[in-house]
Formats: sequence, structure tokens, C-alpha cells
Amino acid sequence: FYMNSKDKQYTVRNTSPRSITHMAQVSPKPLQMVEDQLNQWGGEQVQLQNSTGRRRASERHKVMALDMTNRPRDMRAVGQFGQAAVVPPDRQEESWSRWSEGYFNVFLSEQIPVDRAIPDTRPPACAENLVHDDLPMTSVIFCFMDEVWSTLLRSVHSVLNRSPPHLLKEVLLVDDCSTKDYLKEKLEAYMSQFPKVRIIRLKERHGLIRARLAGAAVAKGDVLTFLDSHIECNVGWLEPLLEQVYMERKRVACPVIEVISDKDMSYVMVDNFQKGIFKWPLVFGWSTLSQDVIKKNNMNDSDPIRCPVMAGGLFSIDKQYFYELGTYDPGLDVWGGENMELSFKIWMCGGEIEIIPCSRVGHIFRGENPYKFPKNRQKTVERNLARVAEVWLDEYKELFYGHGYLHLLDRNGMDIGNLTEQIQLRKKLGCKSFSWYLENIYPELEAPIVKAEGPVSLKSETRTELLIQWMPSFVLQNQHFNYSWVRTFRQDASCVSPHKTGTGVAMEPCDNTKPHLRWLHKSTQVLTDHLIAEASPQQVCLEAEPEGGGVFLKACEAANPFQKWQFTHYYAQ
Ligand code: LR7
Ligand code: MN
Repeated sequence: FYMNSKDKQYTVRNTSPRSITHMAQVSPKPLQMVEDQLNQWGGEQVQLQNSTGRRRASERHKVMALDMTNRPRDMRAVGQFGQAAVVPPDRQEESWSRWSEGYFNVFLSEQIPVDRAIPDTRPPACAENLVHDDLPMTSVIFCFMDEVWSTLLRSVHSVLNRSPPHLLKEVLLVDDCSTKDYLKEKLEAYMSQFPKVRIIRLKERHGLIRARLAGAAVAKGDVLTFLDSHIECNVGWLEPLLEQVYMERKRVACPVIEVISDKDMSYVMVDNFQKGIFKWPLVFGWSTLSQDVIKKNNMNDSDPIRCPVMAGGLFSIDKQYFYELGTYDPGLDVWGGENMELSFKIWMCGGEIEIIPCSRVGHIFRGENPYKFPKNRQKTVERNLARVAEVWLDEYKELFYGHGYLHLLDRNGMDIGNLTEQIQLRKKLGCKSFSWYLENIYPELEAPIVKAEGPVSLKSETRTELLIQWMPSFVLQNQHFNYSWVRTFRQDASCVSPHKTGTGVAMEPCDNTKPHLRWLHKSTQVLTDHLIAEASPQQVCLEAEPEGGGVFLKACEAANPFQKWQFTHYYAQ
């Protein structure tokens, strides 16, 4: 409603993959009905999580699902009960002009009570579950950089109002060197009314990864619960997370992340049965469990869902375990990649990640970051991901680089920093291989280790003559060649290389950082079957002499049958 086509700045991009494909609108209910439901949450005995972990059940008991929202509620308040708020016609200009303060509707957010009620979106079975009466206490850690005042407050209120006091040790607000005056001047005064809230100011901008580490370093709770600074915790959100961590200390528990609309601030329920996954090159996404899987495992909508990776922002982890794992790689800057790093580390080093459907937290998904990156955003994220790939992906890092990051391999001007400590940590922890992870934790991922392989022959050859016959001078072990993701054409550790001078080819030790070892194959429209020496100034292709005389490099010709090659197996284009 406030989209202004004249002004690009306010164009609303829908960046949350969930809000496009996996979102179900909360069914609109008449106000009175919602209020009745809310009245129930206040006093109802809600039982949580009857789990069967390794720890012996001591006493499990019923707990209240807290909702300490001010009563009596202002039924008419804007956005009350998580409903959509509307900008009055005479305030539209104002609301547009404030969009870029947070890249969501900052104007509306300010109108909404900081402790509004939201609909209880938990699956019904959650209310039947039990939790132990000796759950550990958690520190809740928010780190923020120039967060909008009203959303920061609403985040904190939702934690204070919906967490059982005996489980909430403290709320840590880690200010990652914000520039906004209201955050510098008013925050202490406002938060001083809440004894559990502590503010930590970083002297320089570190980014969310090291800001979280600064929070963790001073946290007093036995469990760390990290949250983004523009969220709303739903009723009963905390108990099931702590229950899971308590039952198995190497289990990392994530809430279901619901959507707070950036446009109208409504609280939107998401579909059930979704897990966190990644696609190449390490891009986070959601995937809905198939009906087959749900049936085969006899799953209910309240059962924990094992996730190959976590979204990153919202999770509970045993504090000691977090440190045993070596926390995050502190060499990761500002934003991005740390969710991949921690996820691989957890799974490969003996832990597990689950989404707990009985725990639900809304998050404002935004089209843009409302803060600047000290360096360039793209370069920061790439560098972080390259660190993760180098430490955790083993031979699969070629898939990461091959999906658009080949320039990182050349290392021209890109310093990804020292990785010795991270590599040593992985050794020390005795972590499993990435291929183990793929096989056991994320078998659905398509991850062929090479693009093509097998004996290579001329495409037109009816006699299935093999490349090896044209390369008699090479000491080749066998007839098997690989065409790799980083576009090397290789046999074991030897790569086919164009001679620096002349028209011959030779074998030389593979080195992924050397662009002259790259060949294009199946990636151009016209010369699709050719093997094009990528770094050659003129376009030259591998060509066979008729009658098995040898191979050499020659100017590429689209129709030349002696330049058209095929591998026996292709796995990807
Ligand atoms: O320099 C910074 N310093 C900070 O303190 C940059 C950010 N931050 C804070 C920021 O104020 C916010 O509270 O860090 C938090 C996350 O930043 P956002 O909200 O700008 O990013 P996001 O929601 O797009 O981030 C998702 O991916 C990040 C990758 O590094 C982190 O893992 C975020 O925690 C993560 N958020 C979620 O998982 C919520 C659900 C999103 C999804 C999917
Ligand atoms: Mn966020």
C-alpha cells in the first residue's frame, strides 16, 4: 500500500524464500475470539515436550505458557494480536520516507505496542507436552547494529514477557558499535527498569559473529540463546528449546522462524515440516519434508526436525558445548557464512541440529541490510564462505568454487586470512569428513564430485578411440579422466596443461589456483563439445590428429569433428 513506484528506494523486495513459497496466512479471526484464546494462554496449564533423550527423566512437569503482555490489553492498538497494521492515508508520505531506517515499515512498527500479543501458532500437541523441572537457565543474546528502536524494544519485551523467569538468567544486548543517537543515549535508561537486561558496548564494529562471541564471553547462563534484534518470541518459545538441549547437550535447538511482515508488521505463520538446507555455492534455504518422509517416520507436526544447516540467527546451545566446539571461527567478518560454519562443525563433530516446532519466533525479513559493510558486502560474504569451504568441505570445496567463485581461487587481491587454527581445531575435535556429512546428514544434496569423468573419446569416433591413444607420450595410469568443477581436465593429481609455448599439451601437477589449467567444456553455446584452453589469448581447442597421431592445440572450429570430445559419464553441465 505504500509502494511508491516513483522512488526506487521504497520498492519492496520480498526476499524471504518462505514468504513466497512456504507461507500460510494466519487465518483472520474475529478480535473477540483471539482475546478469548489469549486469556487462556495466561492461565492455562500447558505441558511441554515429552522427550526421550539420553538423559534419565527426573521430574517432568507442567509449565505455564507465559504471556505477560499488559492487561487489560488495548484491543484497538495498532497491530494488536499480530494483525496487519494500516498506514492512514495522510501518513503515507511519512511512512515511505522512513522505510530505509530499517528496510521495513518503521513508521508502523512505532505505532504498535512494544508488548503486543501475537497468535499462538504452535501445533496443538505442544500443549500436551511436559518439560523437566530442572531445566538449565539461559542467557539470551541479542547483538545489533543500528537496530530500529521500536523493534529492538519489542524483541526484548517478547523475551521478558514470554520466558519463565526461572529459566531466563539474563538478556544481553551487544551493541556492535551503533551510530544512532537513540541507541547511544536512551538504551541504558530504558533498560534499567529490567534488572535482567545488560548492555555490552563494543568499541569497534566487529560484525554479528564476533559481537555474539563478545556476548557469549560474559554470559552467565548454562545455555546460550542467540536471537536477531527484530523478532517476537511466541508463547512457550523457550521451554522446548531448553528441554532439547538439556536432554542432549550436543543438540542445538532452533525455533520455527515465522514471518513478521516488513510491510504491515503482521505476524504470519509458516508451513510445518520445513528444514534448513543449503544449495551450492553454500546458499541457505528451506526445504519441505516430503510426504513420504513424514509417513515413513510417522512424524507429527510437533516432532523435532533434523536440519542439515540452521538459518543462523535463532538457536539455543549448551554454553560449554559451544566452547568445546571452538565457537565460531572468529575470522569471519560482519555477516554471512557463520551459520554454515557452525552447522558443519556441529554435525561433523558429533552434535546435531533440530528445529523444534513447539518453539516459535517471528522475524522481520528485510530486503536490504540497514547498516553498511565496512568493506564491500559481496566481498565480505565471499571471503567468509571461502574460509568455511577451505576448512570444512574437503574435496567438495571444488563444488563451492565451481558454482561462481572461481575468482576466489586465483587469490588475486583476495586475502581470506589465516586458517591454521581452524584446521587444527577440526583435527583436535576428531571431526568426520564432509563426505560423511553428505551421506548421513544431507543425502538429498546433489553433489557429484566432478562434472564429468571416465575414458574420453572423440565424439564422432565410431571405433570408440580413446584420448589415451592420442597421448602416447604421456605416462598415464589408466584411461580415466575427470573434468572437475574448477574446470581442470585431470587424471588423479595430474592436469592436462597447454604448453606455454607452441601447440602441444602436457601433464603437470594440478593446482586449482592456476587459471591456465582450466578448460571450458559444455559451457559455451557454439563450441559445446570442445575442450577450450581457457587462459589462451586466442580461443584454442584440443584437437586430435586423424588416425591417432597425437593431440595439439588449434584455433577452435565449431564444426571440426576432431575437436569434439566426450567423457563417458556426465553429472552436471
Ligand atoms: O555488523 C553487524 N552487526 C550486527 O550486530 C551486522 C548485523 N548485526 C546484527 C543485526 O542487527 C541483527 O540483529 O546481527 C543480526 C543479524 O543481521 P540481519 O538481521 O541484518 O541479517 P539476516 O536476518 O539477513 O541474517 C541471517 O543471516 C545472518 C548471516 O550472517 C545471521 O545468521 C542472522 O542471524 C540470520 N538471521 C536469521 O537466521 C533469521 C531468519 C533469517 C533466515 C533465513
Ligand atoms: Mn534478521
